[in-house]
Amino acid sequence: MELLIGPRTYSTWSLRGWLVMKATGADFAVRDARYDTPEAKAALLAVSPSGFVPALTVDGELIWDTLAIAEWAAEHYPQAGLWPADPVARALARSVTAEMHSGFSALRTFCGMGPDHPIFGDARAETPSDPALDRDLARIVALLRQMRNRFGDDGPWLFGARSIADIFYTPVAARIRHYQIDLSGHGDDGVAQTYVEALLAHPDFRQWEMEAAQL
Ligand SMILES: N[C@@H](CCC(=O)N[C@@H](CS)C(=O)NCC(=O)O)C(=O)O
Repeated sequence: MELLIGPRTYSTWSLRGWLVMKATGADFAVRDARYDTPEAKAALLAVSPSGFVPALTVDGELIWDTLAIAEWAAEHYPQAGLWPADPVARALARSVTAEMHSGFSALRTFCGMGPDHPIFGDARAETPSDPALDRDLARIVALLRQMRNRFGDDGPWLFGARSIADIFYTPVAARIRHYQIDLSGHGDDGVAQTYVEALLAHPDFRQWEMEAAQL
């Protein structure tokens, strides 16, 4: 198995794919790709026709898009418990994951990432301000608080054991840290901030950041 990923300092979807694969406990190889020049993008397109990372190759088949990789991993490594066992918790975990996968466009726009905004690592940026960003942040705080308060008794994660939902929100936590966003200004009573810190302290995320720092 080989996971194609983008630059570790800023490729948020690559981090999600990599964290999912790490959570399976399976052995997998990593292949680095870039897309910051026309030449690099052309080379990426030659191996990942969507033009995006991450992409996972398994037995000669390419699985592209992070959510497809996550679902494939959950199916093939059931012992890893990548989705909650309880059907209600699982449906809600899929909902918060899908909301991240297809939404929060203001967060992506105003808290961007790229070669000039390496959101993984020690760099910090000025806090942006925009009504649309405020709406995204209020929604993120509300959903994190809702799930933590309902399912979070057994540990620091959203649904008990760490799941794909937690993995999908890890780059969100990194954007919040990089852009020095004070969640208390967006409806947080400390629950969401504590959760953000738990995501950033996870050993797999720390490993990703250490590898990013060595590049
Ligand atoms: N929906 C895709 C989005 C993947 C995505 O946007 N990946 C970015 C890196 S974080 C990328 O490949 N960008 C290539 C480019 O901008 O040319 C997924 O979930 O995997």
